[in-house]
Parts: sequence; C-alpha cells; structure tokens
Amino acid sequence: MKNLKKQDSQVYKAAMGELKRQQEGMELIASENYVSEAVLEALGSVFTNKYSEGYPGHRYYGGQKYTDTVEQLAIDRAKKLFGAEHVNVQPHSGAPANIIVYYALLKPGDTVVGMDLSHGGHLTHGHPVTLPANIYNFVRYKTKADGLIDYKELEKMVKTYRPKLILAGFSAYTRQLDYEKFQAIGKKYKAVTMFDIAHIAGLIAGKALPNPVPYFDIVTTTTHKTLRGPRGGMIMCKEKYAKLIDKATFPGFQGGPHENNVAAKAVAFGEALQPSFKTYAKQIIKNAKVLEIELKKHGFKLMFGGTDNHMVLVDVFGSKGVTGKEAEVALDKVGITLNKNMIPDDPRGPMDPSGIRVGVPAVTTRGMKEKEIRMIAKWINDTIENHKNEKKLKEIHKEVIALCKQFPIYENLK
Ligand code: DSN
Repeated sequence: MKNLKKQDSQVYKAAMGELKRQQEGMELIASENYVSEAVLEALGSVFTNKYSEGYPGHRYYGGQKYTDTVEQLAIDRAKKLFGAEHVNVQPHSGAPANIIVYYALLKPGDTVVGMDLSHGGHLTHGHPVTLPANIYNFVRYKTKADGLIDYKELEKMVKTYRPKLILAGFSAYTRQLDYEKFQAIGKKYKAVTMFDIAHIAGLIAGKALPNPVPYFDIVTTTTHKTLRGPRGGMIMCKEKYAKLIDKATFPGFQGGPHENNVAAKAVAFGEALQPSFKTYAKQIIKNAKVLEIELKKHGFKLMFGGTDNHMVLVDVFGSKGVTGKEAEVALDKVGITLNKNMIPDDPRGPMDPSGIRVGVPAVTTRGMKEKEIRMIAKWINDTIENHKNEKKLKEIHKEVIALCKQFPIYENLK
C-alpha cells in the first residue's frame, strides 16, 4: 500500500493496525474469514470506477466489455459450484439479497414463516426491529429440546398461516436441516421455499454438506463467510423466478452493481472450484467437531446438542455463571475474537446474553487443525474461568500470539 502510505498516513496506520490485529489474533467469529491476496487485488481493482446498471449484454451505460466479462465469469462459476439454474451476483450483501427476494415475491402484508432469532435465525428473517418485519407479516418457528427444528410445528404453522414464503436458514444454528421436509411442506401448501445459506455456503461448495439448491426455489447467500470471498451477496433460483429476482435487484432495490466486488466474487468462486477447497471445507467440519467435544469436556453446555457445521453455540452463563458479554470481553483481552449470542428463549437480553458463538472457518484458513483446536478450547475455558484474573489473561494472550505466529497470514502485505 505504498501510495496510501505516502498520501494518507491516518488511514494507512489504521489499515496496518487492523492487519496486525488479524495476524496476531485468533479469529473465531463464525461469519468471518481471510480472503486470498488475489481476492484483495480484485477488490482493489479499477472496476471500482465503473457504473454498470443492468446485466451482462444488457447495460444502461457504455464501456462494459470487461465488466461483462467478470460478471459472466462470476455467474458461470457460481452455477458450476452450486448447480443453480439462475444466479444474480449483484446483491451488495446478505441482508439486501434477502430483502430483494421479499420484494420480488411478496406484497405488503403477505405472510412469511422464518426461524426465530434466539433459536439461531437471522435478523432479516423477520425480527421486529427490521424493515421487512414492518412490511410483511412474519411468523417464527423454533427448535425442540433436542436441538432439531420442530418440523411438525412448522407444518402446523404453515397450515394455519398459509405463508407465501417459507424461510430456512440461520446465523447461529448448528445442525443440518432436512431439505426434503422443507420442500414437501412448501409443495403441499403451495408456498415458495427459500434457504439463506450464508453461513454454510462454503461447506456446500466444498461438498462437506449436502447441496440444498435442487430442493429450494430460492437460495440466498453472502460470499464472505465460509465461501471465503469478498464481502457481498448472491441469489440463486429456479429459472421460473429469474426475471422477478433480476428486476427486483435492479432497478427494484439497488442501483449500479459494485463490479470490483463482482470481480472478486469471480476470483473466490474460481478458488472454491479447486480441489483444495474441498479439503478446506472438510477440515472446517472436523475442527468444529473437535471444538464441540473439547468444550463439552471442559464442562460447557452446547446448544442444539452440538454441531454439524462450522460453529457451536455455548451457554456460558448456564455452564460457568459468566455472561456472554463478560466472556466476549475477557476473550478479547487474550486475543480471541468471538461474539456474545442469545441462546434459545434466552432469559437475558441481547446486549448481555447467556451465550457465545464460536466458529472455526478463519482459523482453518490459517491451517489450524485438531491439535490447535484443542489448545483453543482450553484457552476459552481458562479465560472464562479466570475472567477477572488479569495476570492469567496476559499469560494466555502471549500463548495465543505465539500460536498465531506459527500460522501466518498476509505476510507480504505492507
Ligand atoms: N452478521 C452475520 C453473522 O455474524 O452471522 C450475519 O449477518
């Protein structure tokens, strides 16, 4: 970043600070990852200068030879990765992608059935504080005591409320969904089915989890979580919804696409098509399983009974009498970054809930395997049990930095 360094020392210094934080910190936020330097280069390319409203071959402005090339590459690679009939790579991120689908399919007041936020769902799946919840009528389903979705209850809800749209997907749910059950309920009650796969897109692309794309009418995702691409969104759908989705994206909801982002998506999808990405996705699942086993050994109660994907949701308050916020703050002090999280029907509030969410995609990108995950689980336990002991926290921090240095990232950035 030699030009930035020369021209704007304040931004340069902040960027270098963030780089050091990422290099020396243990990133366990389940939705974060480290993109390749090729993805970073595409993001910082001259495509950022270009307006390109419309779609490849049908744009509203001239000069689209190369934007068309990268957008078509991103579409074709995504189709190959997920076996999708139609792909729109323009949504700026996951929340816009979901709102675009609602706008494409629903009229104000229409009913949607989605997963409850405290049971692992996402804000845009109908939480009352969001814009969609003020336009559409969301009804929310929950999980059972065994941690699985209550499909009988879901069907009862669909029978009662007759939603236009049934939503699957989550940001803190850790178990595998029954795709066929969603499909069958949708078919029986003539509702469109949508799966927001943002968290597990990379696990699906890497064939570590089954592909839901054949089962759902619409599949939305972000591209920056397990998929390890740039910060962005994407919508996949059956051909019969293609025109509605494209029109709702542009001109319906967004203006010009961010083609530097689209170019970076193409690069990331190219990476996900490589055999090494399958190894990566499988290792994520192995690492999360070890994390589950080790945390249970340390006396933590895991929600939903454990994990089938890349993360675990831990009831730290119920297990150790330490709140989610206290745990997050103490772990931050030792260089372990994760987030406090609600647990199902949490009696505590969202700013200081009972749980923490722990994910392994980023540390797996660094090359960490089972052995390192065992160390991480121990540090999580020791930090939480000693959250008021500053001396102990300093000792753990030193050990965390030492391990991170053994698994370097972005060594050539400066
Ligand atoms: N903020 C993302 C997450 O952390 O899961 C979801 O949008």
